[in-house]
Amino acid sequence: MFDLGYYKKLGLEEIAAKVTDGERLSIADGEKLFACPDVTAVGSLAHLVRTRRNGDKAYYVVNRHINYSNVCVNGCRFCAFSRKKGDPLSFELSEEQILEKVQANDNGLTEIHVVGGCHPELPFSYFEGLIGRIRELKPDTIIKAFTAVEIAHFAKNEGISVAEVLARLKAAGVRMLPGGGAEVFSERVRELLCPEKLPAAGWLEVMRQAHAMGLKSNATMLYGHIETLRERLEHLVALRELQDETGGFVCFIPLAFQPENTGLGKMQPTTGIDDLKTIAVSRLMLDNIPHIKAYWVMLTVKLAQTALYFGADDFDGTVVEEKIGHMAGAKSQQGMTRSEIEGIIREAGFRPVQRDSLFNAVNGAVVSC
Ligand code: V47
Ligand code: SF4
Repeated sequence: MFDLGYYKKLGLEEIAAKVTDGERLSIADGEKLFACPDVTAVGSLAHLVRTRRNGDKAYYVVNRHINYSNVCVNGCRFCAFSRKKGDPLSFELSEEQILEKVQANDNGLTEIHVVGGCHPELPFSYFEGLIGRIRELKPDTIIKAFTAVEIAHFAKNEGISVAEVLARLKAAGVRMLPGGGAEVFSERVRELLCPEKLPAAGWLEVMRQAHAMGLKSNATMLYGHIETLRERLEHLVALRELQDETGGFVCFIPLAFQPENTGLGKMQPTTGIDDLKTIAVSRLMLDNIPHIKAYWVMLTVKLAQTALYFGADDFDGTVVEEKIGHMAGAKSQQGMTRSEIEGIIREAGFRPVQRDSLFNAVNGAVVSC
């Protein structure tokens, strides 16, 4: 299938052979892929893996994001979303406001994605009650709520274990955890950018416990700031190792860093080549995670469309309202309609498949937004 002579010229013949034989890649292999000057050569290998796993399908979800508050005790330097309590730009949505959003323009919503800052005062019972109320209103919609960082924060604030937080949220109606808050696992980077945040081992442990309880999750990596390529690869390998143990990750989401209004505001945004290579290398390294998301909010719709040829098989969703990327200067639109997403996927030559949060196909959808 490949012109092996060309891969030989690039010094990638062994990696190409491993990929075609389905063998696991090492960190050194990942470094070679990042160093390769021909992004299409790396992309073709990732496309082979993507096609082997998902054929010509490109998934999307009809979802809505809700950020309950931007008040956060952590103050990560890469974050433009969070504010300290009392800041004029801080917000806390009331339960009524959140429930209004849940019910507004339900165009066949199958997922509600609820995340926020680590609020110093809101009691855990508030979140339990909120999830219960959402479930009452939308019993058939999957509630994907609270990053591992928020889960650990609830446990610490309430003086209870992570296991208890997870069990009570599951009982209230949380069906899955989003993948945020992982950033990059490197201690060096975290010390410089987010020293107050749950450490890498804590993030992985929350996910381990969630998966053991039958809660699936996604995983992310925030790239394009001060991390090295090796640190990106170490992050991917840590996720791969946990996935070997639990099998609980459904989808991996590389998040392109948006620098505006952050403590790293002088940095340049990621380039298209870096975005495509990172998606392709992620697809190749994460041989045990079924799906890779091209998150159009951070990538732009045009690059997310292109990424479908570089290892990505998921386009995320309708989203409706997005704050974390847009407050940091993301240039994408706020939300997309189902027909816009389907058109973008079809034009790229793939078959759009509406999915739920767990990647089950949603059949007979009668909606049009
Ligand atoms: O946790 C913060 C990151 C995450 C910036 O699981 C930034 O399905 C870019 O996790 N530039 C939130 N990223 C987004 C997220 C997510 C999105 C879509 C789907 C899913 C899923 C998860 O964004 C945060 C943080 O890691 N982030 N600041 C920034 N300036
Ligand atoms: Fe808080 Fe999350 Fe922003 Fe960090 S990235 S400051 S934890 S909201």
